[in-house]
Amino acid sequence: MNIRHANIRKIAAALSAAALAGTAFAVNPIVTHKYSADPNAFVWKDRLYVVCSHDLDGQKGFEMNDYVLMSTDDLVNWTDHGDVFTGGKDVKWCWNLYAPGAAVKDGKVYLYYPNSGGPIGVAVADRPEGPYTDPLGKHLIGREMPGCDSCWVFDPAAFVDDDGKAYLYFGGNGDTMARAVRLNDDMVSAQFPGIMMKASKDGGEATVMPYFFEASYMHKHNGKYYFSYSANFPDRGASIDYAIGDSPLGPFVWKGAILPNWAENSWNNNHHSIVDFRGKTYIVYHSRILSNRQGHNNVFERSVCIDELKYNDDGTIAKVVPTHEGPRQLKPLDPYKANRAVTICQDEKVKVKMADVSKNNTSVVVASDDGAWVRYAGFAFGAAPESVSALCRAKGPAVVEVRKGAVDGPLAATIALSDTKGEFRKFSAAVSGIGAETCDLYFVFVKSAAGTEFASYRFAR
Ligand code: FUB
Repeated sequence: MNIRHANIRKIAAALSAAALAGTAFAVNPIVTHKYSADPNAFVWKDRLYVVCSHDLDGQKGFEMNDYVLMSTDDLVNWTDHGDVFTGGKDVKWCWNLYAPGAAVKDGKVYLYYPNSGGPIGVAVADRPEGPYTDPLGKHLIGREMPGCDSCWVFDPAAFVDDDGKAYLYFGGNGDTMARAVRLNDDMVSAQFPGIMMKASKDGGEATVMPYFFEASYMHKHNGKYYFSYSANFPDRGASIDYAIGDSPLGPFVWKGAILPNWAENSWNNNHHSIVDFRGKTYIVYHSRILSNRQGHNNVFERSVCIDELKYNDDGTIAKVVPTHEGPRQLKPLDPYKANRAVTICQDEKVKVKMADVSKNNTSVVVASDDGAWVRYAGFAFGAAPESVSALCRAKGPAVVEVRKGAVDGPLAATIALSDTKGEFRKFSAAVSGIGAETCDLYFVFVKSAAGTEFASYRFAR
């Protein structure tokens, strides 16, 4: 890069950072081409990952049998890595996958999964995308194990403390039903008996976890331990409540709600996780926002959302107001590097599937019909781009338009695709009307779009 370009890039970066600082995107839910629920967030190599239950389109109950994985480094554009763990395939004894729990330890990812209301198993992988193996071939925690007699042995949440000691929290259906076990160093065996999680309330004795219903979670902040969970419906309307303690197993003091339930969640079940990422804390949770927006109003079609979480000076948590906007974008997209098509802010009429792209099995966008579009938010162009290229697999002549700012915004490029005979091929087009600015772009599949696959794109100047 020459000095002139370096200076232009510095100015552009400053301008785009300023532009982004004032920009609020409608980020929630974080994925709009599928339903997702029970998010468990973790950081891997400076990227935020969320592994989620995968609610099926139109499901009439909790029929899920795989987990979906999303990741981001800017909190606005999320990469859909596809289904990473499937019941009956990656694990033989478990088919109905309810809320997952994930932990990172010694360079491995551990995934804890319940078969519906129990029992709980564990899978291991070398990276978040998997492949995951089931080292035990059977469950890790079951109701028959000492101290694990919760009504529902499900909703596992793993927590690794700063001293390397790990814990698994789980349980459901009553204030005496929250449980925890110490995990051994191998993360795939546990120490028994499990213990009952309890918190005192209003200065009283700790005999139960007040209002506990499901969705256990543990995180640490400034040396204190925060046990959070979905509270019951009759007393608390399934708000996410929490208790603070001095050790991972208590004693705890109940503090009330972090995340009240809300209309966009149809006042239905609530599930969350809390994660630190690049200097701030976020709560990731599900709602019915997408199903409601689509007019389905199906409480079994949930969608994952994210908002910032802040602490009060005394260490208590300021109540989170769930938003449609979500957090601000942390950094702009670089249009001049190869960007994956599945790193998306919003979309319509598209799906994501796994495909063999240059001998790598990876997730790609698939247009379902004409009018399908994908929005990528917050590119910092720095200088006017001259061309754009897209790596696509097409079944015949098709057209992808690149539009600025809106799905019907100014046309910046028209990419003509032809039959790629089953392979992925690069197609290029000239770009006009984009200057040294920060803007969103929409890739719109306008003609003969059904089945067109889109792997990646990059701009050139
Ligand atoms: O997704 C199925 C169940 O719904 C979860 O296990 C609960 O936490 C609730 O979110």
